Amino acid sequence: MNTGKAAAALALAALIALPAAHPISAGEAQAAQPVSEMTPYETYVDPDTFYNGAVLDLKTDGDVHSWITRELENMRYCYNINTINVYGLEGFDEGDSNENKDFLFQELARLGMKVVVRIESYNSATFAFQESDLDYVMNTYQKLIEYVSGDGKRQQVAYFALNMPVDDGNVQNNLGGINSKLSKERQVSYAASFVRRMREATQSCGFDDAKLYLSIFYGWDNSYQTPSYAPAGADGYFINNYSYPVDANNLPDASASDEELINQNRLSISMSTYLSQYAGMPLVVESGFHTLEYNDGVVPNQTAGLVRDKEAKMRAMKATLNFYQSYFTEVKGWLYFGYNLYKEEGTPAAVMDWSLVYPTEGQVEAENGYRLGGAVSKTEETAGGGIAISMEKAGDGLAFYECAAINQLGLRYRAASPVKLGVYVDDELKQTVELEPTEGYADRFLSLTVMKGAHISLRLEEDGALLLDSIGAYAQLEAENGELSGNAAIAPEEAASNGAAVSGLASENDGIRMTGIRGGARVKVRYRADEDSVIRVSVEGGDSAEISLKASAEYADMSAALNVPAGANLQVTGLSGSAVIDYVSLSGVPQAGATTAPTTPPEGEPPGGGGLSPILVVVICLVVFLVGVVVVTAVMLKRPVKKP
Ligand SMILES: [Ca+2]
Ligand SMILES: [Ca+2]
Repeated sequence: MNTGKAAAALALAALIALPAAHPISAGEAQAAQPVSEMTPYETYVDPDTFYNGAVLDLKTDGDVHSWITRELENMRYCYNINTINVYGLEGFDEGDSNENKDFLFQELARLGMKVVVRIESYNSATFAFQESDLDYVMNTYQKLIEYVSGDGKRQQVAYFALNMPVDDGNVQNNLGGINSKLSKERQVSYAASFVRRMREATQSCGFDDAKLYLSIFYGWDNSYQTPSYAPAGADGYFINNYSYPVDANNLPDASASDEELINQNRLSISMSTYLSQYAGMPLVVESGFHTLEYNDGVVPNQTAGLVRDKEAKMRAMKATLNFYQSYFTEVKGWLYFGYNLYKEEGTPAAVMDWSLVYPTEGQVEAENGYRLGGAVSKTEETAGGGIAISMEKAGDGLAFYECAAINQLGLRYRAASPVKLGVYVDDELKQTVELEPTEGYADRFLSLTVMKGAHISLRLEEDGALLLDSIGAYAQLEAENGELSGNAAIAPEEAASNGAAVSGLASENDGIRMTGIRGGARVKVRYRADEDSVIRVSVEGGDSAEISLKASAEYADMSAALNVPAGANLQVTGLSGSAVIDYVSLSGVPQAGATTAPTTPPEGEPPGGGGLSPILVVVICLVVFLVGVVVVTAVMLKRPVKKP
């Protein structure tokens, strides 16, 4: 399976919706950022002692410099990553430009981080581990080798990763099978030539002590009789060694032992073979984890690195690092796959969450955000997680990356006097919110439309005193976030969105009020009801719609046409029955000044009815575009990489 081309394509997939980012100064990113739980690396170490590595999927659209600064600082300070592994560095700039690379190396140097330079591509159709195959490889990378070997650049190079493409079916065919006598002989002689020519190329550029690491691969089932490349005199090696679950249909949960979580026995097989060939030689491991949870419990046919859920993933990452560091002094680093990578793989295709960075979705503690300016964490007994973020000066704030598509933002905060908070999406000010003084922590909900993948930042617009406990990123207008009246009450419900719904809507006195919401031409209500019920949804000072809700034990959807101007207040009241309302969502574009006659849709409208919202249309277009990008990239790039 080819990850190299995917890396290039996915840089777009993951990040295309992330244009301009505000440059964060070194001072802003300084100390005391909390380390994410979703990292293998609990402590930061100097890259010369151990490569705390991860794949950074390069992004080439939008403000690349700001993106570089933001991601490297996030990797360095929130994930303890000291080394980045990048695919396609040779294509990071267009033509002869070095602008992006220059800035990348400048930032790596500023942060004391290193980069692995991959010598990866080869001509798959004809490649047969012959000396002549190296002409293509060396020609392809000559410019990059010259660039990274230059003074001021080579200081940030961890090592050159030299690809031995033994897992490529074409290559195997060209040699009469992977375990053929010819294959074994050629691998050894090619490795020697590869190392020799790379030494010549780097030394001629003044990089006298470049480290050259050869890839080692013993097959996904350890069935390859890969010969020792020791005669080539490489400085070290790197190996793909993924954890495969013992039973993909019965994955252990986070409480399982380390050994079971990472299928340690299996990892040990490759390691034993390595030690039999290269005892004492430096080794870097490449592997990653993705979750069944992310694919809603559907087992993908790509099971390398598959674990049950995020909890299990957090534990598996730490267990993996511990395994290698405890038992193998040879292991000098781990390149986790990958820091920001969501990758489509397998048949049928499923997107896999290799990433360490998860979307901002649902309730997120403020202390997990990225602090801006002089924002600091503060111990607060009454705050969620016992911590809130304190902001006092204009510009102090928090940023949340990789946002899910949302329509509502919640803020749980405390303030002694009014505070002006700017709400930014991709660094564009969307609204300035006046937060009222509160007694203790209070919730405020804003209508805010955010595209998937964008980043939100919240900053004080003026000096003040704000304690932010958590934010909520909601795809819908959750009923339980509204102002409740009469007998309306929040009911915790596992099956409901955001884990709660509102019950008690039996009469006109019982209501849910949602303020300042996004506009639309159609409302959809998600509900359940023990009996046939009727509710009214009305726009304050505008139209209203009576909606009949058929009895349904499961949560179901019902929608109705209703013109809702942007920023309107919406009131949901009971008329009869006993509906439990989970959330309301809006779609379509409101008509200025138009009047909508109250309507009720035909009975039996299927759940999820209501047509495509503009956001959904945009998302679909984006997906279609990205599929195109992936296909085009796959055709254009022939950069196979070992990966499951
Ligand atoms: Ca908190
Ligand atoms: Ca809800």
